[in-house]
Amino acid sequence: MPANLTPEYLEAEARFKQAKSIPEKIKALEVMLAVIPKHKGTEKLRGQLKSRMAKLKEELQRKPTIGRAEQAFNIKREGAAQVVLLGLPNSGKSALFSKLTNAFSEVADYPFTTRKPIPGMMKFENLQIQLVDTPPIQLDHIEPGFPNLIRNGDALLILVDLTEDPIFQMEILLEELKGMRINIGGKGPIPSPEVGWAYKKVLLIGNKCDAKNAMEGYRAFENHFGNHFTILPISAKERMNFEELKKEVYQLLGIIRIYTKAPGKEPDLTEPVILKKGSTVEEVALSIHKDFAAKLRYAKIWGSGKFDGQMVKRDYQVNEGDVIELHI
Ligand SMILES: Nc1nc2c(ncn2[C@@H]2O[C@H](COP(=O)(O)OP(=O)(O)OP(=O)(O)O)[C@@H](O)[C@H]2O)c(=O)[nH]1
Ligand SMILES: [Mg+2]
Repeated sequence: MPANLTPEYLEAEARFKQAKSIPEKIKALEVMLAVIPKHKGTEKLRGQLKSRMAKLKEELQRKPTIGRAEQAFNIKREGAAQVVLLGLPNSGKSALFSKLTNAFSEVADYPFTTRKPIPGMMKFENLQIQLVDTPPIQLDHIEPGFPNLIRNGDALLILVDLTEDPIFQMEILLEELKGMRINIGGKGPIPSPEVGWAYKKVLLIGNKCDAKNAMEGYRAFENHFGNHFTILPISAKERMNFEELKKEVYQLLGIIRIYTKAPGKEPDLTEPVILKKGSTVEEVALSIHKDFAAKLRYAKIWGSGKFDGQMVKRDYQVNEGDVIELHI
C-alpha cells in the first residue's frame, strides 16, 4: 500500500535531516509523527519514527548530566597560580583549604564529604594564590573532568594522613595518577616530556601532625619518599607549619615577582608582575603590552644589577624582587 506522505510531512522530514542539535531533531520528528497519515501503509514507518524519538530523548537526558559533571571540574584560574589539593578520603584537604583560604569547604569525620572541586584564594605576602579543594581520589574510579583539573593546575599539593599508613596512601595516589597519565615530581630536574603525559610539580604534606603516632608515620614517609619530594609535616587542625607551607608552595611554583616603575617615580610594591624563573627584561615588557616589547630600547634595573639603576638589554635575566624601568 502506498504511504501517501503529504507535503507537510516531507517538509518536516527535510528539516529533520538538516537539524544539527538534538532538540531540533526532536521538534521535526514531532511534526512528522503528527502529520503522517495513519493507515496500514505507514505503520512500519511510524514505528521507526517513534523509536528514533525515544532514542533522541534518552540522549538528551544523558547529555547534560555528563556536561554538568565535567563543568563542575572546570575551575577558572585566578591569581598568580592555581594549585590543586589531592588526597584520599579524610586526609584533611577541606580542613586545610578552609583555614588557608577565604573560602569554605565542609569538613567531616566521614569520607567523601567533598563532592565537587571548590576554589579559594590564599594570600601569601603580596600575592594571591588559588587553591582548589577536590573530592577524594579513590581506587579505580575517576570522575570525568578530574584528570583535566589536575592537568590544568600549575602544581599539586598532595595530602596524606600521617596516622593512617601514609606510604600506602601515597602508593594508591601514584597509581591513580599514573592511570590519568600524570607524572609527578618534587625535587630534581623536570623530566623530558612524553607524548600524552603531563608532568606536575608536587609538594607532599603529612597532615594530622598533632595526633598520636603521627611522627612515626612521618619518619617512615620521609624515609620512603624524601629523596624525590619535599615533605612537610603540618596540622590543619592546629594550624601548625602554615607559614612554612605557604613559602614552600611559592617555591614550588617556580615564579618570581618583578615590579615596574615609571622614570622618576617609585615602584608600586603591591602590584608584582608574575613571571617564570629565568624570564628576561623582554618578557617583563611583554607582560605589560606587546607593543612595549617591540619598541623596547633598554631598561634600568634596581636589585640584581651590578648597581642601582644599571642599564640592561632586553635579554637580561631578571630576578626575584627586581625593580625595572622600561625605556622605549
Ligand atoms: N587530628 C587532626 N584531625 C584532622 C586534621 N585535619 C583534619 N582532621 C580531621 O579529619 C577528618 C577529615 O577532614 P576533612 O578536611 O573533611 O578531610 P577531606 O580530605 O576533605 O575528606 P574528603 O572530603 O572526604 O576527601 C575530620 O574529622 C577533621 O576534623 C588535623 O590536622 N589533625
Ligand atoms: Mg573534603
